[in-house]
Amino acid sequence: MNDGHCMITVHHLNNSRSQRILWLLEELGLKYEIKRYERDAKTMLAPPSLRKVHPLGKSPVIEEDGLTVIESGAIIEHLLDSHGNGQLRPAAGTPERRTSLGRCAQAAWHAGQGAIERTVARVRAAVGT
Ligand SMILES: N[C@@H](CCC(=O)N[C@@H](CS)C(=O)NCC(=O)O)C(=O)O
Repeated sequence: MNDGHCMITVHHLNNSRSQRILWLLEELGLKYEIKRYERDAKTMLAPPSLRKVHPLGKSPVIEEDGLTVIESGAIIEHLLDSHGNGQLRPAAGTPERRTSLGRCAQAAWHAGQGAIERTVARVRAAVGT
């Protein structure tokens, strides 16, 4: 249910994967509220207040009807399962879903590669190699 009584709260950190959750919520036309957190300008870490939402202190986190969900992939699964009404991905158990999972795995691999490369580049720049 997302009829205004069951509100989704997104704990959103600036410049983070939380943005993909906001995109999905918009795509699904769901009601939600955003609690904003700002990265430390020097360390780029999330503020300690995010740890009060979940001990890992990472974003995104969503809360809905007493349920706290972390990890952007798990949040996307949860939102599509609970509110997708068949939108944005093929139904479970169909050959189309199987193909799309294959594509997702491939895309995730490439995304992971990109993230690792950026991190390595930042570390190299920091240590001057
Ligand atoms: N695998 C997690 C990654 C969570 C994560 O590392 N979030 C980053 C932003 S993209 C964060 O909160 N960084 C701040 C910090 O580590 O203090 C996901 O996909 O949600």
